[in-house]
Amino acid sequence: MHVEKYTKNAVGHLLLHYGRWVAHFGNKDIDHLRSDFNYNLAPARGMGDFDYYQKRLSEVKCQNRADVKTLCDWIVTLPKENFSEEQERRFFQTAYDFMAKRYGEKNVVSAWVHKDEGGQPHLHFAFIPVCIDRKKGIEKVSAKEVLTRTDLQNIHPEMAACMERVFGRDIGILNGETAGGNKTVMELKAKELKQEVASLKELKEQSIVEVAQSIRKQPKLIEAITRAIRIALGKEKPPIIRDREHIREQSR
Ligand SMILES: [Mn+2]
Repeated sequence: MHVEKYTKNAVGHLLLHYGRWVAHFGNKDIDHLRSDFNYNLAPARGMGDFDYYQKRLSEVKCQNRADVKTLCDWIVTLPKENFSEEQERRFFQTAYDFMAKRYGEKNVVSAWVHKDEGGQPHLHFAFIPVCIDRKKGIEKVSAKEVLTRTDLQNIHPEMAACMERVFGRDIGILNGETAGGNKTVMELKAKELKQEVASLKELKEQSIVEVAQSIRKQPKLIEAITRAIRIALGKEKPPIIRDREHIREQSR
């Protein structure tokens, strides 16, 4: 199991992805014929996931900054055992109950079990990190104060113990990022962009000669710069999430 944190502008796309409300999210490993086997463990609220996210967010204090993490996603992967359908259900329901109690069911936005991706079935426990502001005594959004180091250290053994109570034995909860990975293309893309920006930042202080040397060392850099200039001039649209899929399809 591992956790990812997202800012407001990523949430819309993510929630569409979790619920498979978009046909072509940029994830190559989705077998859409199996998407009907996915299920959501979060309670039905009579509204869309994004609407509920916005509603709950409006009830709590949240800093109005683009970099505030407003959604967290615990990914819990089914251990590689010969679980029956019923045992699998019990595993994910147990994981859901455990997480809902820990982070508050009101804060759960969705809890989809994905059975249509390569690798093991897994749960996306997506929630708004809400805690009580110690000074003001009101609810506020703070991923830092919810996912503390202590919480991150304790959650794995506590979940394992919880499963042991339910299954009567240690079923081997996987820690960290599981084999095969459940990283979405969006996450990979974000990482790539971060690296490109870092490369550009390095150039800032350099003379033309030094820039030329940097480019020679990193031929890919010139592509990034050219593209950044085109985007800055409005000649090219900023990258969208599906970019990678298009590139992949073209190269086939
Ligand atoms: Mn998934």
